[in-house]
Amino acid sequence: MKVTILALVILMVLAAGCGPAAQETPVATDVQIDLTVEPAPPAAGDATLIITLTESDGTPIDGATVRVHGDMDHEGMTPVDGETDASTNGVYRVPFQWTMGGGWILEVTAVLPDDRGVATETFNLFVEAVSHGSVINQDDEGSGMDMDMGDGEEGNMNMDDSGNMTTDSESGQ
Ligand SMILES: [Cu+2]
Repeated sequence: MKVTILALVILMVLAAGCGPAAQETPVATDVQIDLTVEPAPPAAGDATLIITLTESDGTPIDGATVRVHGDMDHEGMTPVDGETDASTNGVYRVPFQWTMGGGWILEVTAVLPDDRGVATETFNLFVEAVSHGSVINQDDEGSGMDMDMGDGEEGNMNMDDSGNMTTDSESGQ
């Protein structure tokens, strides 16, 4: 009886060891992934990630599913995900939201057609705390105050606002 149980345990360990290898997805290294963002330069708020997939010879790749996982470079933020399978000439537009200004890390995963596996790329971006078109900057122009668009103190104020959002998301988890 003990021998039977031991044999079962060994079988289970072997089976577990084989599992991940069998499910491994092939990674295509000959696919180029390019990223541009709208609006540019990126600023906190709604955005569109424009991802272009091309073969090494420049041929655009349609028919893929493109997923984006966005994380900030500090603790306590809720990641932002986006996905699309619609494209034109290899260009995929993924609706996205920069939930805070600062450093972002975007992991782009393209599930390629014809069972070619996936292609991945990581992008690091800096997102402005507030866009030049925001209400605050418009107020500055209207009031005639001596603050230009690149004013550091205005930027810090807005980063503090976003910091409060961070605290909210932490307590919500
Ligand atoms: Cu953040």
